[in-house]
Amino acid sequence: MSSKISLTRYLVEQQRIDGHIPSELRLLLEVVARACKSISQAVNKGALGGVLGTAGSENVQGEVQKKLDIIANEVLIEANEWGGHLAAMASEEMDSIYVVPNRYPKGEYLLLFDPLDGSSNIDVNVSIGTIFSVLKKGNDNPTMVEPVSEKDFLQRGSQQVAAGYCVYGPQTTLVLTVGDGVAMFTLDREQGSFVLTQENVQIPADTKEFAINMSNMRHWDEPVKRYIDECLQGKEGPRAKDFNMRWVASMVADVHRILTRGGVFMYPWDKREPNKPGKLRLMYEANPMSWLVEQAAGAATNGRQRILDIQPTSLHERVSVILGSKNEVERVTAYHAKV
Ligand code: P6P
Repeated sequence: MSSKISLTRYLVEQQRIDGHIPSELRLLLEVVARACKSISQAVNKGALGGVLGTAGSENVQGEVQKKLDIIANEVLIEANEWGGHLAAMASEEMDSIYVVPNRYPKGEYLLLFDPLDGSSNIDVNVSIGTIFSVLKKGNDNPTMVEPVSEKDFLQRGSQQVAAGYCVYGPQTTLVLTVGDGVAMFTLDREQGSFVLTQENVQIPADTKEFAINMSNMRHWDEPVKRYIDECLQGKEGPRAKDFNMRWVASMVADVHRILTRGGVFMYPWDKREPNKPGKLRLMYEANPMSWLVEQAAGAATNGRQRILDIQPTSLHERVSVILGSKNEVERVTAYHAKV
């Protein structure tokens, strides 16, 4: 029987053999994975755990928080604050950053997360997930021990040292990159450990499947309308092939499908809130997903530039997202360049 490679062994080998990651980062990722296991348990209980429904509060985005949003956020904070790997954390569910309390040792990493993405799907038993991103606390003057602040988080996505998500679906699967390709680990509930089930994930450069919320069509910009219209024309149109559509309304589920079989995911700017660049958040949704997609030979832009090159100006800023099969993303981006 082929020996199962656990997440622990994969990370030790990334540290020892490939020298890709220091032990501090390896240990941090192990803690995040354990937190995802706990979240998976809470999600799987559903109504039996009294965790469905709303919490009666709103997050910084003005969105109604689900009970599980808050539970997942608390699990990640409590799991990560004492380990000594982090200086601070940032979450979709918290207005400002969470500085590691002085009673614990502080480390050199910053952890950002959307604790439970796709919350609108929780109560209807559709896949949801946790998205996370790891940055290093830049310290251009090591002798100066400055207190960590929001500005330490405002780094381009290209500065990430680790990124991933855990999808809570028919399987609980952790998907991770530390800059050496993308690996997928499925939770073996009998052993209680994540087991390597796919390595060196590759997104096909071409696809016949797009993911977008079609109900927003009348609000889209012309380049997006043109791209989707051409897909809908199928074999008779300029693309000379028929397309299929998927929209789970859970970014983690849609991106997991694209990493698994290709496709293009789009949440573009639209006229409903013209002053916002998009719906999805740059720091803890678009950046981690874009790095994963690029590490799997895909592409990710905001229609005009590579998402990982965007210089953030605020922690919760939003961005237009077009990511997935490289040739499709390049086509949509080229259509934007023509206007
Ligand atoms: P809509 C979930 O709330 C989320 O942030 C993403 O996971 C998902 O892709 C998107 O919003 C769905 O948005 O407008 O289709 O409900």
